[in-house]
Amino acid sequence: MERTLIIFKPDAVNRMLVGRILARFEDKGLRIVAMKFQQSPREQVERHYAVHKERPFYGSLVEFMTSGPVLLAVLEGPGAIEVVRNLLGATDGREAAPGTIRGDFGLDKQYNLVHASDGPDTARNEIALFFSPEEIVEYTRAPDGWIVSK
Ligand code: FUP
Repeated sequence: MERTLIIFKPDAVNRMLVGRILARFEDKGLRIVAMKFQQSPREQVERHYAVHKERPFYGSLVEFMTSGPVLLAVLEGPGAIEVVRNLLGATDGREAAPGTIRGDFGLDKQYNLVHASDGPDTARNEIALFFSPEEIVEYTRAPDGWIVSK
């Protein structure tokens, strides 16, 4: 089982797409193990996007990510990191394949609706940045045995 951090960005919240996008993750069989709705503090967003600090879009990205509330979630499932990246599609909605979340709902590179961790180390660090260990809930669901075979 793998875990990945998801952020429903301010554009997803303001466009009232959170429920529809979350449904795609649930439809896939991924398990929600943590969730939090918040107005992110600037310092937390700056740490989250620290790898992009020198990029020209960094300032604008931090502004956008603090411009309104976000929904944070941790999703769990086999290969969850890559599975979620594939569900999202390419970074720029104009290039994202139809059928993907960004391909179906977006037309922009910055306003691209959802963030998802891009690898196991990033996922671990990002989950720790936004959630304390006590906020992660371990449980099983009745249909789990019909989603992943033994
Ligand atoms: P992704 O992993 O698909 O979220 O995309 P990146 O890690 O490449 O970029 C992180 C965020 O920076 C993206 F979600 C959107 C933003 N970005 C821009 O605003 N402009 C760019 O030219 C590239 C990325």
